[in-house]
Amino acid sequence: MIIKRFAVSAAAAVLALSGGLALASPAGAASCPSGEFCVWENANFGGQRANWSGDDGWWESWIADTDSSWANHGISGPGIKDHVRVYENSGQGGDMTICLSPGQEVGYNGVANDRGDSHTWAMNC
Ligand SMILES: [Ca+2]
Ligand SMILES: [Ca+2]
Repeated sequence: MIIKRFAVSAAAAVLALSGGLALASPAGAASCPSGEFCVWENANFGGQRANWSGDDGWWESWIADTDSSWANHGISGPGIKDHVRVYENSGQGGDMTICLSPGQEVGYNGVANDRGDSHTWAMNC
């Protein structure tokens, strides 16, 4: 009985450890096409993914207010809009919930979680 309990707690510790590592995911961890902005319904780039190469003023219902992780794989360069601003309402309205610089990947953000409805590419944040 004691041995069994130890095995269970050890497995729990491993799960907790791997969960922690996933939160601190290194750059380039997210699966997102080059040149696109990607959003996932779950944290740490999990669940269904939406991706865009341009702006979208009205996210489809399945991803609107469901976004929990984000990655900006936009192409960077002089004069290129390579930052992405996400807004809480359609038509780039309401508060900006999160803004990603080129190459930035965010596995979770408590302020922006499940709030996005639109986004636009911009020169800065
Ligand atoms: Ca979510
Ligand atoms: Ca919203």
